[in-house]
Amino acid sequence: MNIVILGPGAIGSLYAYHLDQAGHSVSVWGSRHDQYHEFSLDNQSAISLVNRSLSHLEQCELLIITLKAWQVETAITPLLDALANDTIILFLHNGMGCVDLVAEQLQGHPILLGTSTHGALKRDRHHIEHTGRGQTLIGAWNQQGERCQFVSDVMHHAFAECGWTNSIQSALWQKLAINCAINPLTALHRCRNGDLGTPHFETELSAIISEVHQVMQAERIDLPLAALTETVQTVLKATAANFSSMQQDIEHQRKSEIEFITGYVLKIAKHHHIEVPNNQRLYCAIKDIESSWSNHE
Ligand code: KPL
Repeated sequence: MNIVILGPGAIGSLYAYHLDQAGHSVSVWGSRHDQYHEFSLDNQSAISLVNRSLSHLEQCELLIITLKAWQVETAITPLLDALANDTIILFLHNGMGCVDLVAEQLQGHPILLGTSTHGALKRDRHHIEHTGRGQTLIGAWNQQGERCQFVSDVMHHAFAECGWTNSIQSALWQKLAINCAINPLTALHRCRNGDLGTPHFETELSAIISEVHQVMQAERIDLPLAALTETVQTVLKATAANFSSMQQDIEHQRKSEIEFITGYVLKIAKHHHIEVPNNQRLYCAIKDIESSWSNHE
C-alpha cells in the first residue's frame, strides 16, 4: 500500500519502519522540512523515508496519524486538499475526542480509530527504540471505515499483533482510563509508572478509576469496575520501569495531552452531570504547571 505516517515520532517511526520493511511504499510527514527521515530501530540498520512529499500524499491510500492529540487538527487541515477522497485515515494516538474536531472536514473518507500498547522511545532524531512489545487494535469510526478491516491484516502482517474490533469505543475508553490513572499522577509526582503501585497511591488511584468507570457506564461501555482496575494494575506492572508520556512531556516543559485524556473525561462527565472531583483536581494541577511555563502558548 501507499502509506503516509503523519507524525514520525517514536511510535510513528516504529510503524513506519515495519511497514516499510514489509514492502509497502511508506513516507512520512513530519514538522521538520528535511527531504528524508533517516533513522534506525534498535540495532537494525538505518532506513531513509521520504519526508513531506506532496506526490506521496496525493497517492496515499492509508494515512496513519501518530501525532500528539493536540497537534492533529492543525497538522491535518492543510493536507486535506491533497488527499484522494477514498484515502483511509487511521487515528492512532493517546486520548479521545480528536476525530470529533476534524470529522466535518474528513467527510467521505473511511475513518479508523486505533489504540496501541507498544512502547517506543526516540533516543534522538535518528534512533528509535522499541521499549515494549504490545498490540494494536483497530476499528471503524464511520460506515466507510467498516469496509477497511483489511488494514488490521496489513498491519498484523508487517508488525506485531494487530487486530480488528467492532467495539473500538470500548477499547479506547479502557486505554483512556489507563492514561487517566497513570499519566497525570506520574507527571505530578515525577515518578515512574511502577511507583504508583505502592500503597501510598492506592486510595487516589481507585478514586480516579472509579470516576472514569462511572462516566464509561453513562456512555454505555459495559465493563465491570474490578476488570478495569485489574487492567490498570496490569499496565502499571508491565510498564513499571517506564516514565509515562505525560511525565516526559511535563519534565521537558512540552504541552501534554491532558486535554484529550482527563479533559475528555471531564467533558463527557459534565454532559452526563457526573461529579469527577479527583480527575478535575489532576486536570487543574497539570494545567497550572503548563501555564507557569514562560513559553506557554
Ligand atoms: O500510554 C501510556 C503513556 O505513557 O502515555 C502508558 C500506558 C501509561 C505507558 O506509559
